[in-house]
Amino acid sequence: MTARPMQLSFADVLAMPLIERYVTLSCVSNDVGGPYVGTARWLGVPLSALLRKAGIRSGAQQLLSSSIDGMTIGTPTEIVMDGRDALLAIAMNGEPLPVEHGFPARLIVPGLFGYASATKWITDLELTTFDTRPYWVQRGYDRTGMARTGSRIDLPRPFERVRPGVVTVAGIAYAQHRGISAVQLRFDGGPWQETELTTSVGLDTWRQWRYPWQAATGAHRIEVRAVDGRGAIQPEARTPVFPSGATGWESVVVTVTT
Ligand SMILES: Nc1nc2c(c(=O)[nH]1)N[C@H]1C(S)=C(S)[C@@H](COP(=O)(O)O)O[C@H]1N2
Ligand SMILES: [Mo]
Repeated sequence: MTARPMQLSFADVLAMPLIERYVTLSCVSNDVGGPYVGTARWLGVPLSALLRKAGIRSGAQQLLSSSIDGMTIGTPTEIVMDGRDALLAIAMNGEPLPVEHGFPARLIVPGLFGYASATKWITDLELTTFDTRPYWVQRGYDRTGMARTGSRIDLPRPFERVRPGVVTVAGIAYAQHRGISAVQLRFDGGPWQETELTTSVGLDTWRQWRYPWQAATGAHRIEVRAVDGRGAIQPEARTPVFPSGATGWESVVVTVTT
C-alpha cells in the first residue's frame, strides 16, 4: 500500500539523514525482574521519512517487516508515524550492528516489545492491513505489543547476605515512550520510599536508581515499583508473559548478619 515502492541498498541508507538515540528494548518473554531488557545507542534512518518517501496509501494500518530468518513483525503505522524515533537502524553503540543484533539493518520502534517492533536482518517493509498476521500474532500474542512498565532490583542479589549498616539497593526501571518519573522501594511491607534516579535521557530510555538502606540484622523483603512519566504506578497484579507481557512487582529477600 505504497504510492512509490522502492528498493534501497546499504549505501542508499547511509546517504540518508541519520539520527542517533538511546532506546531501551524489552522482550515480551521478560518475566518480572528478568534479564531480557537492554539499552543501546542506535543510529538509523527515521522510518517516518522512509515511509513518506514511499508514500503511505490510506488504509495502510500496519508496517509489516520480514527478515532473512523468516520472521515477520507487524507494527501499527500510526505508531511508526506518531513522531517517536522509529528507526531503520544500521549501527549500535557506535559500531555496525553486531550480527546477533541484526546486521546489516533492523527496526527499532521505541515503546513496543521486540516481537512487535525490532525486526533484525530485515529484508522487506510492506504497508498493509491488520489482516496479514505476523509470526507471534498468529501464535496468539497481542497485536500491538505495547511495552510494559518494569523495575528490577540488581543489588543486593536474592538471598544475599549483607552486613548491617548502609547497604546500597540499586537497579533499573523502564517504561518505554512513557518515561520513568519515580522508583519506590518498601522494606518488609512498610511505607514506600523514594529512590534516587539517574538523569533522564528521554522517554524511551530506562533509568537507573539507588537507595541507601540502613540495614538492621534479620531477614528482610525488599519490593520495588516504578511510576511512569504519566504518573501511572506499575501494576502490582501478576500477569503471565502470554499474551501481552508480564506485570507485577519484583521483590528480593536479603539476610543481614554481622
Ligand atoms: N528477524 C528476527 N528479528 C527479531 C526476532 C527474531 O526472532 N527474528 N526476535 C524479536 C524479539 S522477540 C526481540 S525481543 C528482539 C530482541 O532483539 P536483540 O536480540 O537485539 O536483543 O528482536 C526481535 N527481532
Ligand atoms: Mo522477544
